[in-house]
Amino acid sequence: MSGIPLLDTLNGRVGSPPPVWLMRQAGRYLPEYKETRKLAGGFVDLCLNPELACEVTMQPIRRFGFDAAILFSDILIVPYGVGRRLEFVEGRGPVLDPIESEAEIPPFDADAFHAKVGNVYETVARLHEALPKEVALIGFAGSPWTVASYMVEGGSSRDYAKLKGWAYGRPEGFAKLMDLLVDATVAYLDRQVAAGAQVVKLFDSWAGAAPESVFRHAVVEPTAEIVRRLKALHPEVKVIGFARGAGAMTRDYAAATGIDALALDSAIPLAMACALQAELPVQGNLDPIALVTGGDALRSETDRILEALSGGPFIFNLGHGIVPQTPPEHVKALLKQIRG
Ligand code: 1CP
Repeated sequence: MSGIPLLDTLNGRVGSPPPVWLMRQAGRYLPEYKETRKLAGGFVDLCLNPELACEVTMQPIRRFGFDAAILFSDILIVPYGVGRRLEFVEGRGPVLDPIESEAEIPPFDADAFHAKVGNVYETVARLHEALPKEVALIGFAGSPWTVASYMVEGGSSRDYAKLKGWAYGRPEGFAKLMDLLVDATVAYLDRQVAAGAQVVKLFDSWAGAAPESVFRHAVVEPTAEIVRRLKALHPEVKVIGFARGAGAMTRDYAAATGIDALALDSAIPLAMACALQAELPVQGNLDPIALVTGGDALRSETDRILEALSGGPFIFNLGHGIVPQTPPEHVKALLKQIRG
């Protein structure tokens, strides 16, 4: 036992109560986040300010005592690091200059990348110093498919038509973009782990947009390559994979990528979650809207999950990120229920 409950679970231990943290546990539902955000300028400035990014990472740890802290940054810092323009527009979300042609995809330049995003590693180093030793530190990156969606669509998308158009119709350009993102992600996570992250999470939030044939080469294979290369550099690092919306293809993702634990979205039935838990530790999967609703609904949804998954290695979490309208006192009630 390491004295760090989340790491013990990732090593296969069955703990009671299970360790708990919440996706997007820092952010706009917390008044103290909104105050710090005002000091930063834009959202990208906040992600690249080690003092303020460390502060907002620590806020939910101080308020709630979660078992893990997740680095405050964003998956779109990787496109920014490879030279794409990135802006977060209030009420609209991320805006990037969409990649229109293969000629716009450069080979990976590690020095230029680290020069642009190096402050993130400084944030990780500060967190490593600041966190209580029993709290695990999670670094992260978006997975290539999900990050590519923002790079070719120019922001969030409803139908991923451009992304899929590349995957089906421009295989060489698509492969070049995936290769760039695999290289950048390995370099980025390597430095996060070197700075003190014990666990990394790969967010493939739009994995569910990939049909079966695309899923193999755009979700499973790039993820497997990242895990293989990262573990060659850092054999001790633990990787949590999240292929949101992958449904029945989640099994292939869990079995073929080399991840250490599987984060589940709220649409995965608990019977399937249990079956997957026989293969590897699982994390999830409370509906973020149950946390907004609170009361009896939150209690019964939480009980269902605890009953189904507490018999194996399990990390309690949401099935997707906390939404801004979540009352912080519902988070407190959830922790009380889990920890007794
Ligand atoms: O104004 C604000 O404060 C911006 C809101 C916000 C925050 C708090 C964004 C914009 N990003 C973040 C932080 C963030 N993003 C974290 C660290 C916070 C924590 O977990 O405590 C993490 C891990 C992310 C990861 C992220 N960003 C994902 C993957 C996880 C998921 O929720 O699916 C994705 C898809 C993004 C893109 C993104 N960032 C922000 C927006 C508005 C979006 C677009 C989402 C969309 O396309 O629907």
